[in-house]
Amino acid sequence: MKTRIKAIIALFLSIQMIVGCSALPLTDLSGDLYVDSDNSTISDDVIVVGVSQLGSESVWRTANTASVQNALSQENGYFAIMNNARQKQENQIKAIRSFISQRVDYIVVAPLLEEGWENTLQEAKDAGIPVILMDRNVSADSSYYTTSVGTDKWAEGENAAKCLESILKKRGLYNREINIVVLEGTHGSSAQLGRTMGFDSIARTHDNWKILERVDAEFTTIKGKEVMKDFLGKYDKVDVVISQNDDMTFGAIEAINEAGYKAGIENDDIIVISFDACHEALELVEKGIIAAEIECNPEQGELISEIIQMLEAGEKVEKEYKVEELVFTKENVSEYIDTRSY
Ligand code: GZL
Repeated sequence: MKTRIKAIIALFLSIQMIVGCSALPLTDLSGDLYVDSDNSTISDDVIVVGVSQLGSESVWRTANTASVQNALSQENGYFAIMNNARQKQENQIKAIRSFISQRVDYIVVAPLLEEGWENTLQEAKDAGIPVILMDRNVSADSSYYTTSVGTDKWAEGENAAKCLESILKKRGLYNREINIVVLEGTHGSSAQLGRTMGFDSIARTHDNWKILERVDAEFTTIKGKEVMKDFLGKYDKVDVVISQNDDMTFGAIEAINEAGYKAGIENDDIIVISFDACHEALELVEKGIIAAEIECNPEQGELISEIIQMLEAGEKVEKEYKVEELVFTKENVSEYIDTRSY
């Protein structure tokens, strides 16, 4: 039986110096070093997974991280080494190289950006370590990784545009000139790229939809408020806000209220359409403040664990897996709001 001992990192570092490896200690989330009772390294029957999470920027990200931690738990036969890259791709690359030097069994990565992964993924491939992409995608060819688990960002963007079409129809504004501003997520992330392209693929069919400006508000509340305040100061009339995640939306609504306007679904309200559908945002849909929520499901840990078990059993896995997603408006939110885990 493994015994958990307090991490004597200094001891571990001296071991590292002796053996010359520069790896992160094999510790669990609380920093405890796991060794067998005879102090040998981790036993073979545990599946060691290096997880490179891009950051902790949003409610969604917190739920996504929790989903992985819960699925890749010690009770489920895993040893997960979690690394938070704090929104820096170079930190992800460092963590993945450390996982490779520790010879983990699998690597799970939520790539901050689509570009810049070929070399690191090739190193994992050369080391024979399967890589599972989580949440977001990379532009590198799919031969560089084993599979991806995530959501359809393009479809999410299209759903936002379809929601806007039906809201405008309901309010008799379908053919009126509509001024739209867009709070985009981290530029170059597959979430920002997919949602933008999906929304634009429908928006460009409406000559009366005027996208006044789109700005990277980095998926955070603070930046969302700052950018929305700037939009309201710059433009005489903003009819619609498309906000690519709920954290930015919360900031935008604060800015809207502080400027003396109202977000909502009534006559002169500013229409706010948001992505993620976290619980706090669904409450605002119920109150008629957010007009529509496009779900992006962070619960991906279970599916990742199932895929690892399939790989362990030598089974073939698909190249891509998508989790289920819904769209919420005032009409349907009440039947779902209390059934969700985030
Ligand atoms: C979407 C995910 C995005 C969320 C944001 O799949 O990558 O990143 O929409 C999060 O909340 O920051």
